[in-house]
Amino acid sequence: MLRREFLSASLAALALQPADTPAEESLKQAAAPSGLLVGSAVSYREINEAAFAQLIARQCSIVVSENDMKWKALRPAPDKFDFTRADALVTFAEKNGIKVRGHNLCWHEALPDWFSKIANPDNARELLTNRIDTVVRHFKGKIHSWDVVNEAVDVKDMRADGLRRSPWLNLIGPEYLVIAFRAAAKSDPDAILTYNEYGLAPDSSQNEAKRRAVVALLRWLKRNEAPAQALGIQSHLKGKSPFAGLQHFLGEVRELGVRVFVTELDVNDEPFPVDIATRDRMVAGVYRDYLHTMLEERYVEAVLTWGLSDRDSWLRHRENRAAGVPRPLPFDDRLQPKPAFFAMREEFKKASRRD
Ligand code: 9MR
Repeated sequence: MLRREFLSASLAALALQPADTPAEESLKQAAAPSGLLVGSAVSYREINEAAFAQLIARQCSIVVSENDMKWKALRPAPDKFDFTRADALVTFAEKNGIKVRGHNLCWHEALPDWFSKIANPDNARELLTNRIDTVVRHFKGKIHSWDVVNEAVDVKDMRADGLRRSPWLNLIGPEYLVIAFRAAAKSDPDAILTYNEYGLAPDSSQNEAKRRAVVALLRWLKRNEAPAQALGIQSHLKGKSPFAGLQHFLGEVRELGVRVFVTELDVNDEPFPVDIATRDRMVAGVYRDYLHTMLEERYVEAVLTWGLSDRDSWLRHRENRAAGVPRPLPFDDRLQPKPAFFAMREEFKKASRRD
């Protein structure tokens, strides 16, 4: 590396030092007395960046790999698995006493390019169970919970059972869900097996239809002896939203004996004014309202945001806005805590003070 490049890299690293001093209470410290696990999705690049790694270790009691355990990442070719990046994350977490969620085993997205050329109704079951057996066994004993099936419901697909017309449904039929949960249970009986879904919060008629379909799916899985033990509520929120209906939904899930994790929380600030201070305050308000509702009954066991810093949010790479860049997460581009951080921490402290 040239000296000039070295200097600018060092300066960039300096600029990224998180400002919160060890004396300042972290998210995981605030949540610890309540038993609630808190954390974030993280990437391979983030765990290899000293300042970011330090931030993760300070704030998180649980992490999830944003992309490195998906089909595409772990299965570069039909005859090859590559665990390099996912192993690095698990090692980092182990060293820092952080739990790990596995994301995900079966999804209609992030499939490798070879998949559509090779998969057919005759080999699809074998492809699915082989992946699940290999991956779950590889990480056996190291995973707190697996997102076994991700986003299997889409009411817009107009099926009576609410299932999404995904490659897995087309190749195997609804039974693919049962196959996936049973295979995961066989390979790691200790991981909490989760069904992970978006579009369940906030309240809206569309989300209410999805809640109905998800409750029906959880019931159907139970009837078919598929060990779905937890529901992951993704929580990609947008703007100011009503959440009152969530209490009833959580009650129904609880009645089924299904545990609940908030798995992918962030707040898209697109509807808010461009002024940064105003936007950050409004985003914090949504975090506060949402966590207040979700944590009130002490039923939710974990809260993970979909990233820690605005700098790396998936919304940065996706949204095409007329004005302003997304600021959906608790830390800003320089890894400084934002109003959302303080709102989250306050809600975690409240949860810790509840009987
Ligand atoms: O944030 C993830 C992005 O970097 C990936 O390109 C994308 C496709 O693999 O997945 C994003 O994460 C998604 C998650 O895996 C499932 N729920 C929705 C998330 C945001 O799209």
